[in-house]
Amino acid sequence: MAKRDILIIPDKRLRMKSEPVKPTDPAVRALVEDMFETMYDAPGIGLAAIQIGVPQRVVTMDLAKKDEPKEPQVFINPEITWASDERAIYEEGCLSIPEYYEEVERPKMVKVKYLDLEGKEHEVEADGLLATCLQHEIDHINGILFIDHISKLKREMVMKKFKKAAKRGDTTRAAYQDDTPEHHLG
Ligand code: K1U
Ligand code: ZN
Repeated sequence: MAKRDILIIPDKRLRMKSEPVKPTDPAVRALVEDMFETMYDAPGIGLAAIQIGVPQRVVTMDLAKKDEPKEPQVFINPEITWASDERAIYEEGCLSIPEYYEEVERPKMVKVKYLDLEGKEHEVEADGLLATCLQHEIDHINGILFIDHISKLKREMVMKKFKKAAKRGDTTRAAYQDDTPEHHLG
């Protein structure tokens, strides 16, 4: 197992469309282990493989609350098969856009078809945080970021700040977690 670096915008790899994988491939199992280590360390509640630079349709998630036992979930080649007309607003964050949170409107409920690591097919009907997180992660494997769902003005503001930070060399999440004033966006 190894913790991997999480890509930060404006890294172009975050705009790649990821490819389906064979779930029983041992390399996929190793990738999933690295993804959990990276996600728990961040910490985050979800991670798509492309966020660590691997353009494969693999998602990890754990929505357990802080004091609850871990509930690791793996979604291989996930696909939205149905989305409700009813919509819901949630405040979202993204490990590839550190320290930025914004309200996003999406379908309130979705059905998602996916494979587990044994290659068995499942379909889940999701609502609440699971629905939001699944849509956020499936967006990632299609090269879409949550800032694509907010206003153009806000998106351009965020992109401008992160492009400026990248020019300074702040291309890792650590740069944004550092409390020194020179590392603050602005
Ligand atoms: O895909 C990602 O970038 C991970 C992202 C998932 C997500 C969060 C909120 C709404 C939709 C999708 C995160 O995990 S951001 C960090 C976060 O939300 C969190 C971190 C620690 C504790 C609780 C939440
Ligand atoms: Zn994200």
